[in-house]
Amino acid sequence: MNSLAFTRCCPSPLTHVSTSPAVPSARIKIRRSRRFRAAHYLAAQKPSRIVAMAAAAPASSVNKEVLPSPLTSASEPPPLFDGTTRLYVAYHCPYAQRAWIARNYKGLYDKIKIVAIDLADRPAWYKEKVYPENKVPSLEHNNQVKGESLDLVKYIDSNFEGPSLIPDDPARKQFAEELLAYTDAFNKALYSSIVSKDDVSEEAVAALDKIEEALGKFNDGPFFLGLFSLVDIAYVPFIERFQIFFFNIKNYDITKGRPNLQKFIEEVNKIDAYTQTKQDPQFLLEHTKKRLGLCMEALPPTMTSACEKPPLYDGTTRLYMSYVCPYAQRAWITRNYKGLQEEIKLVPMDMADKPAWYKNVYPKNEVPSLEHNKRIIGESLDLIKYIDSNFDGPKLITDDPEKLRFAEELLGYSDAFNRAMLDALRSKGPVDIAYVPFIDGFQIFFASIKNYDITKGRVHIQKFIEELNKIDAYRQTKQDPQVLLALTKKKLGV
Ligand SMILES: N[C@@H](CCC(=O)N[C@@H](CS)C(=O)NCC(=O)O)C(=O)O
Repeated sequence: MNSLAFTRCCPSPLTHVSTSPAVPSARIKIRRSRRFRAAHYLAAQKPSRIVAMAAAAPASSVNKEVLPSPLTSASEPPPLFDGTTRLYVAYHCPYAQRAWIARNYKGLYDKIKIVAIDLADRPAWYKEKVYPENKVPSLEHNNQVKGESLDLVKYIDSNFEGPSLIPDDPARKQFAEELLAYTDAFNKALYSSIVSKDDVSEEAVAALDKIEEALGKFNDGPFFLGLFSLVDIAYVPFIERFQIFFFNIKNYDITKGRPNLQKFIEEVNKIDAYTQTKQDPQFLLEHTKKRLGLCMEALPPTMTSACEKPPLYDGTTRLYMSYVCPYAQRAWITRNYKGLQEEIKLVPMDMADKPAWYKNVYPKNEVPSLEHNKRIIGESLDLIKYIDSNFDGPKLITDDPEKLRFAEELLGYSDAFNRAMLDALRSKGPVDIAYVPFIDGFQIFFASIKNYDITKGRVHIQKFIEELNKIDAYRQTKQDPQVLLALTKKKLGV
């Protein structure tokens, strides 16, 4: 067995089936049925079954802690700083899951209360009164709020009772730090491969191989440091997701040819502290596909003058837009590209039959506008920058000063470009767009109205359109070209 000298006050996860804490909450039953364990074992073996089984019978229903419903923008805050220790989570968030597993593993069911937040309809008080970063997880303890999942795992480990999550052995301690420092790079390599249209990338394969090798380093247990530790907690929420995503999206079994990883998944699925935090794989898959723009979002219907106004300033972030407006499309692409489909709700409007209340929302009465943090922000180019710097997701603004200067120049030119293109469409004369750059819509209009192919002789523009059309965040915002053409013709009187 394992020689690793962890300070433990409960049995080793490898010797007992249940590894729930020594002093469990009265609300929790420790032992799981044989069927339940078998289901998890199989789930760990075969990714194809993960989705099917979880959908058929939620593994958690019998023995799990009764968890509170997520709080929304309509919910009152809990009595903050009243001495209760609270772990704020979102049930589907892998970062929050790390702190949640640590809390469970140390048997802190009664000491640390779970407070779930609905990230898609976040209560305003969470940012204002609890955690200004407005992310989960965060921990309210001793009149202070702390964040960052890996810091929280360490904090919970050293400030609360229960089995230690950090080994005493210096070599393992050092390896733990190395592996913790690698988690972001691991996640990045795997997520980038999922969103790419290509086969599983070399970087993703190398990252998985690195994990396989790390799991074999001490050769005395199925876990990274032998016994279950904070390193397993750091990786398992992501390994759980990557197994599902790679199998379903890339048809790639991450455990194939990686026996250590296979064993790790099998064994970690015997640990209740972890399995209690698992979510329905089908839900995780759909949620992530939506987030990463890998499937079409169901778009809300267009609002007309007959539609009532949404409950303004209730904490929901709303993008007021029109599906056929290219300015609104800029903000919409930004939202999609950054994976903010859940955080930023679309409010599409019929600009020909605009709801009267919109003028009170945004006195300029134009789209797009963004309702965020009790403010309304307008102007599409400002919105691209605002969304980029105030929300998570891939950065759209470069750090390179030279590129930044060029970006500003191009942004400054965009109005003149649009004017030149529209004037050219309106004019009776031949096309003169000597060096104007390009946006996708103009290709359709010029081809159809002027019988002019704007890509002809312009290889860069041609390539730009080709590549642009491979980006889901953009493709999802495209409208029927015939509808756009008819609208534009009417507008230009041609
Ligand atoms: N580095 C943070 C990341 C936490 C994080 O990004 N959490 C997501 C949910 S999975 C979040 O709260 N996002 C808030 C937002 O998107 O505004 C950690 O490790 O705790």
